[in-house]
Amino acid sequence: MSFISTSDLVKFDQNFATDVEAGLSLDPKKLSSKYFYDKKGDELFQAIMRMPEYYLTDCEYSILNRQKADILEAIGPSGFELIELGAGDGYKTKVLLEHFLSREVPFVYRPVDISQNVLEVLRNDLKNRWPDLAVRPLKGDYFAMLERLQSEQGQRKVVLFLGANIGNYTRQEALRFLENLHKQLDPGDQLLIGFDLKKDPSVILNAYNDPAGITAAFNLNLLTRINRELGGHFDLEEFSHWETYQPITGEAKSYLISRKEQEVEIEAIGKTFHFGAWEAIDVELSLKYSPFEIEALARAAGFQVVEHFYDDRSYFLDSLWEVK
Ligand code: AVJ
Repeated sequence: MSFISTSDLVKFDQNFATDVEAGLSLDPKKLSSKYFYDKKGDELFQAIMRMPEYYLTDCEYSILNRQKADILEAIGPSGFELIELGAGDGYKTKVLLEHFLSREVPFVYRPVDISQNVLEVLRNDLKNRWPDLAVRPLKGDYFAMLERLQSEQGQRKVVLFLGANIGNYTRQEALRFLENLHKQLDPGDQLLIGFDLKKDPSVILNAYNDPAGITAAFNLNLLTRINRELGGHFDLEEFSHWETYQPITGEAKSYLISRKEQEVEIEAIGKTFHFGAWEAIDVELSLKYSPFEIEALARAAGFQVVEHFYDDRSYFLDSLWEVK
């Protein structure tokens, strides 16, 4: 008998390889932030959410915690399926779950995530905490989930899309995503969606440019992941994190900058990529909105705004929309 440890099994994820090859062949070069979240990336993102500079998580937590009764009132007392896109560890959602349970609202919680592991941990945690809560996880990406939703004609749906995850989309992508979501929903269904708002540019910049370098490590981890999973040869010392915020468009953007002219081989792709001195790779967009832009987006996607829920400083907005 022979034993092969999993670390000996070289398994290249073909989608990842294809996306990296396409992105590094563009001018300017671009890599998708959706690949930030491997095990190390999840840990670094948890650390980001605990940083004082990263106000987003605290703001949204306080919105849900302080206004949970008003949110439930706006959702209404009749039963619903609570579908959460990108559930993660459910840290913020638990505030709502606890409140809905205490008010004896009939609902089923349906967390959607691409990670089976995340869903299992969450389901066990919820089982221990609230044995009576009905949890029916959905594993898959948002689009696969949207299709599955349409084929299941159940009760009224309330969709949660929290955490300003919409900010990773361009305006055009966000509109397409919301139009697509709207198509899968029926009149009376609702969406509670979190947006990070335009604010003092220095506050935004600091959230993505922390002095401890946690955000830099989070972004550079993408190159580590390419090295490990695709046989890349990136020297992390030769790339730096750079952040910009553009107050008119609301774009916070992260780049990885090549500190010198260099060639980087990626074995799974069978190619070497050239980087000029100080050439930038576009790695993340975190788009900030004004309330006016959010209302226009809701209408353009076919939704009606029911109510806005702000934190004390108006840094963040959880907006409740309904399908007409
Ligand atoms: C999880 C997409 C909302 O863009 O603010 C945090 C990810 N990137 N710091 C964001 C992130 C750098 C985050 N989202």
